[in-house]
Amino acid sequence: MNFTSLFRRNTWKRLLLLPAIVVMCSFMLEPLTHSETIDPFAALKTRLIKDGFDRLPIRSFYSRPEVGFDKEGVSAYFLHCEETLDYSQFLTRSSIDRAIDYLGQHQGVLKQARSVYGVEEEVIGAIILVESRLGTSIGKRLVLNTLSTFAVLDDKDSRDSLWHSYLKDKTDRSKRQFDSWASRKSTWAYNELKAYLKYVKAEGLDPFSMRGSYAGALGIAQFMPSSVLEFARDGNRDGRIDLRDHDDAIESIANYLNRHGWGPTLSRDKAFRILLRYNDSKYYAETILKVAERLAKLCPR
Ligand SMILES: [Ca+2]
Repeated sequence: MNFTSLFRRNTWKRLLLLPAIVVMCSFMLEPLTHSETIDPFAALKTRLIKDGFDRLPIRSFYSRPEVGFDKEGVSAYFLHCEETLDYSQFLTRSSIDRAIDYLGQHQGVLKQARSVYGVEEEVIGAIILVESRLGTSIGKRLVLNTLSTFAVLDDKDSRDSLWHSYLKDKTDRSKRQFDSWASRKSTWAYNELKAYLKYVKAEGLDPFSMRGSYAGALGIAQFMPSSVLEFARDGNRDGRIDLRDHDDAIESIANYLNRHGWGPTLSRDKAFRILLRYNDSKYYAETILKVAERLAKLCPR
């Protein structure tokens, strides 16, 4: 029996079937809904699919209720001035004491990291203290939203909206400077977004399970996703790289520094330059070295 004959014989059934047919057709044709026409990530989804990511997961991720254009996060990054961060907070006696406790709690994996990678315990401890306050502050923003928002800042309308609604009254910098910054960040963020999607797929993680900094840095070690793919290690040998785990973070930091040239007989100047690769701030690198030196003095091996 075909639909035509069915309709002729059963008017009441036709009324019941029509909505079902409309729904079936809507799934087959996948028309754009109103929300999709104003979706800030519509072009981004198309780009990711074009670049080889599977269509269904991408569409599924970006239809989740957690998805959003993170204006506050991007604004915080633009307005953030590294020089104004109070690095002296990490050199207080209470911070150093907490770092000493941390070295004691994780001495096994830290010793192993020094043995394998040639990176001293106190250097790793100093980095974890500064990056995430010993793992207690790893960021609150959804990494997928952060990187997706930055990635679409190549779009003039997105930049203009952000500038006029959040930034122009809070900065001395010009719109031209913001456009230049946003354009660079867009290219950077798209590559980091691709790395992030590869990472969560490889590790079987929900892409919305990971929160990070307003720059999209992940976990206790605050690695960007591209660094996770290249340098992160499974320190606790549970078969999964997860930088929210201390053992994984410790071995990953050791591997990162080792791969950038860290070794047992390193000069202070060379150490400083390697730390700039981890975080491109001279204040940061100097603080790491000072904390590590203080830890080494107070907590000799
Ligand atoms: Ca692990």
